[in-house]
Amino acid sequence: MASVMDVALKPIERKVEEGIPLGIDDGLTLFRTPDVHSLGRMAKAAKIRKSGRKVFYVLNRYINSTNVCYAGCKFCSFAADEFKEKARVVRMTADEVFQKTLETGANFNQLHIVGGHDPRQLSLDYWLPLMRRVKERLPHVQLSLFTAAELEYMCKRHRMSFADMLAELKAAGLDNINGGGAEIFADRVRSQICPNKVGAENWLAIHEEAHRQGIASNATMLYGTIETLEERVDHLIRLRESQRRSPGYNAFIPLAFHPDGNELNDCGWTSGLDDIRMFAVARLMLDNFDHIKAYWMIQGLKVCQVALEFGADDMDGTHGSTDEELIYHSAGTQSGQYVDDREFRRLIQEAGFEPVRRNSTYEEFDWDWTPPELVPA
Ligand code: V47
Repeated sequence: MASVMDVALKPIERKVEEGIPLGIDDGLTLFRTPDVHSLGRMAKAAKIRKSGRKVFYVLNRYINSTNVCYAGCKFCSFAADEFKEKARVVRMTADEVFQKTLETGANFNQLHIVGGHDPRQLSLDYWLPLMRRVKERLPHVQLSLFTAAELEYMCKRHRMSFADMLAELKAAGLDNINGGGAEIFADRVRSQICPNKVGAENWLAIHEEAHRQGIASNATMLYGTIETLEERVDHLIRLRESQRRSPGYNAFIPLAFHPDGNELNDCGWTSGLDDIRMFAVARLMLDNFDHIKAYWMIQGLKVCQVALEFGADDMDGTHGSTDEELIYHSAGTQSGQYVDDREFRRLIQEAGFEPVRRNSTYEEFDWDWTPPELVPA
């Protein structure tokens, strides 16, 4: 039987096949089509053209080094007020972060750290020596640190330009900037959900400057709060244009809103269908991004496995033997803290794809790769 396709998708499919970037109306049509099967088929075809049957994962360590934060974002359940919520405060010393990194062992390829707008921790005096120490002991471990929101805060505190700050961090070993802080770029949304945090213009400027200096980065979008579909599509187009101006984004990660314990709880949870559509639309709109990440901790492993049929090609990482993830665990995720890399490989293979171990910048490794001889303590 011939497959039936929503006729509104046909011209979009043609554009995608001819390499013509999609516009706002195309994005809206993709979000609204009732024909999710054709949407998935188009997104999967676009993914296969980029990376064949490969699906990526990383052996990594994940740490939220501080939850002290003065930004006051309405969607956040993670932030703690250092004076009013003393019992909830997590604020690791540089030694603690270093020890936690070492306790992961040596066989991992990425250290992923995100924190809050914490005046004691967002300082070059804290980070530069710590980064150098990690690089000295574990030179093969890539440093995926900060979001543009944290970097802007640190620039303000030190009265430094983005370029000077990034040059110091690069010299100390920064490989990649995490994709958070992007939320939704539209001012209407930002002014309501994160009025005290980096604006869209500076978020993009920081990533673009990082790329010029040879630091890679990721990009995210927080969806499922008060944004419209137009604002989601606008966000994706701004990212695509940013990638064109200053290439260096590796992955785009849709962040499904988690409502527990924050001021936007009345927005509720995103649906499975919304999540799946989000991956497919992102894959089709972001024609100049190589990777669309379905992050198991955010979407759950089950949705992530299905997302592979909808254009996703990455599941993120193991997290090490960690209990440090707080952003999503404070906001109601049911995902655990750790996934065995065998489990990634099993789920990826079961879905008909080829599991590939990577680092932050998507260099590929055999699954049983082990680091070269380590620098002695
Ligand atoms: O910017 C906070 C999000 C981000 C909630 O680069 C929430 O691979 C949903 O940087 N519901 C920070 N999202 C995390 C981040 C990140 C996440 C995943 C992958 C990567 C990457 C980076 O977490 C924030 C915000 O958008 N966030 N609270 C919440 N309740």
